[in-house]
Amino acid sequence: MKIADVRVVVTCPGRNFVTLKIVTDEGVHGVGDATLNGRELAVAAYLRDHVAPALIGRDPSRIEDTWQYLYKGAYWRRGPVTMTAIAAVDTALWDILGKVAGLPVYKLLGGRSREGVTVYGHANADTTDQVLAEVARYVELGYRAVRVQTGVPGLASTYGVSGDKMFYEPADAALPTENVWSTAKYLAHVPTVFARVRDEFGPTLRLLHDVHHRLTPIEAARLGKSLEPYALTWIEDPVPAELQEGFRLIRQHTTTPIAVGEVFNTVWDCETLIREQLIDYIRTTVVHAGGITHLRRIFDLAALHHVRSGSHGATDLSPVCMAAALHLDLAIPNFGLQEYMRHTPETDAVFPHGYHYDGGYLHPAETPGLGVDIDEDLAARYPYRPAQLPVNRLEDGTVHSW
Ligand code: GCO
Ligand code: MG
Repeated sequence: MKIADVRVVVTCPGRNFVTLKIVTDEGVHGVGDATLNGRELAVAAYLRDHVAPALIGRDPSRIEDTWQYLYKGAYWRRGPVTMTAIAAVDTALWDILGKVAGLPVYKLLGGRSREGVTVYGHANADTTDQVLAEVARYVELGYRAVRVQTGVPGLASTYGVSGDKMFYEPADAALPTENVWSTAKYLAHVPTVFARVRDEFGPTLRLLHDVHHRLTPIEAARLGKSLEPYALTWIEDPVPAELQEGFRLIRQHTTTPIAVGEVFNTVWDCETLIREQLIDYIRTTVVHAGGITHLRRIFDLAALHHVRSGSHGATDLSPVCMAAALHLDLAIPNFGLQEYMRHTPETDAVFPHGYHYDGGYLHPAETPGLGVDIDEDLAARYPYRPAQLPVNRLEDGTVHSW
C-alpha cells in the first residue's frame, strides 16, 4: 500500500480548523488535526508546500520512519508550526493503520487501561455567584472535575471567562484585541472564589484553575500556598515555561499540584520538569506535540517520574485531535485527566465522530482507526476567516504574557 494523495483542508465552521487527509492507492484514508490557533495558514502552507509532496509513494504503515524523516529531515527542528505539521501526518497514519488492521487505535497502543477517560469541564463567569451556578451545571452533567475561572474585580476582561459558556474561543478578531492585567488584583481575588466553591460543593469534587502563564515563580508559589486549603487538583501554567528551572522555586513553597505543557511541542520542552518531578501533570497534546508517536514518548517518560497526563483539549483543537487523544488516554498507564471543551454543532457536523460523553467520561469510538472523519463538501461551505489570540498589557501599558 502506498500514499497516493495528501490534501490540506482549511475550514471555519464557527472557528478555523486545518485538517490533513492522507489517501492510499487502495482507497483507505486517514485524518490528522493540524490546527494552530491564530497561525492556521502557516501550518497549512508547511504541509502543502513541504510535506505533502514528500509523502506521495511512501508506505503508510511506516509511521515511526515517517516521523523521523519529517523531524530530522527538515533540519530545522521543533517549533509549533513544524511539530503541528508532523503531528497531522502521524495522526493520519495511525488512523490508516487502525483501519487496515480493523482495530480502534487504542488497541494498537496496547489496549484499554481504564473503562473511560475522565474529563474536566469549564465553569466560567464574571462573578463568584455566577460561577457557582456554572459549577453546579457541570456537576449536574456528571462531571467529576471542573475548571473554575472568574472575572477579577477592577479588570475589564479576564482569560477564560466567555460570553458563550460551552465554547470558549479566545481568537476573537482579525487583529489581536488587548486585555489589561493586574497580578495584585488577581492574587487577592482567586482564593476568595475557591473558598466559596469548596464551601458549596464539598471536599471531593476535583477543582482546577488555569493561571495562563501570568505570574513569576514567587507569585505562583504564593498563589499555590493560598489555594492549599481548597485542595485543587491543579493550577495550570502558573508561569511562562520557557525556563523549566523556574519551577524549582514554586515546588519548594507549595503542595498545590502543577500542570503545564499546552504550548510545548517536544519532550525536550518538558524533560527537566518531568525528570526533576517539578510538575504533576503534563498537558502536551496530540496536535501540538508531534502526534500520537511523540506524545506517547512524552507520557512514557512522565510515567517514570510520577507525572500524569492532562492533555489540552480546548475548542481550537479539532474533533480529530480529540478522537486521537482519547485513544492514547485510554491506553497509557499514567493517564490523569483530559480537558474537554465542547465543539459547536457546526463543527461536529463537519467532523463526524464516534466518541461520546457519558457521566463524566469520554469514550473513543470502537470502529477501526480513530473513529473520526472530515466531511469535505460541508467543510468547503465554511471559508477561512482571519482570527488571532489577544495580547495582554499591565495597567501601565507594558506587554505581559497572555
Ligand atoms: C486551555 C487553554 C486554552 C488556550 C487556547 C489557545 O487551558 O484550554 O489555555 O484556552 O488559551 O487553546 O489557543
Ligand atoms: Mg490552559
